[in-house]
Amino acid sequence: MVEPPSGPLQRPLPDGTVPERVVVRTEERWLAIMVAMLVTMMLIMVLASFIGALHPASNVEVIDSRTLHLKGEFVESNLGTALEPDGSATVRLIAQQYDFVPRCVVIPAQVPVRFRLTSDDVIHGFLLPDTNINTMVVPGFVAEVRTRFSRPGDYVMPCHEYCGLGHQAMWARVRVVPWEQFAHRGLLERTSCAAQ
Ligand SMILES: [Cu+2]
Repeated sequence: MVEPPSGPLQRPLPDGTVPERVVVRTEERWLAIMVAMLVTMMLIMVLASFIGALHPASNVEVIDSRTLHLKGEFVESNLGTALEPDGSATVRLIAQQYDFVPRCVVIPAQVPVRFRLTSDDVIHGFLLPDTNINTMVVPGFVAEVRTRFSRPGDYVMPCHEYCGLGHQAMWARVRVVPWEQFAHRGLLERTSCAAQ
């Protein structure tokens, strides 16, 4: 007659318990799959950087951040909201420590709006809650995002990329007004509402 094993490790496993060797084998397989995925993703990133395909996701458009205020699209007189011949609006903003310039922009409702942003110092983030707008603003690049505001109202735009000690105070405003109200504004009142 065979003696039943005395130690707990020698006793047969209860029904339904997966044996240890099966558990170990399964875990090793999943570990190998995970490592293979990581290596593949790393390889893709390295490869992409070598062939120059890594860019900010929003828009691949370069700009010289040292001369923003001196020439080109982002000179001060060209910032804010501008109307295009096709009736759409283009909003140009500079993000800098620790402000958006201009601090407040007026935008007509119900028309296509194109935001073009750039930074003259570090990386900032631009977010309009309750809209599809959410982009990083990287120095040396122009970020472009498009949307349409269906109704008038004030939207706050926080910087959501940590940019330094004053980051938490980096907020600005988008004021969406009915089209007729926008059309009656003077040129300066159209480009910025910071003083109002
Ligand atoms: Cu910030």
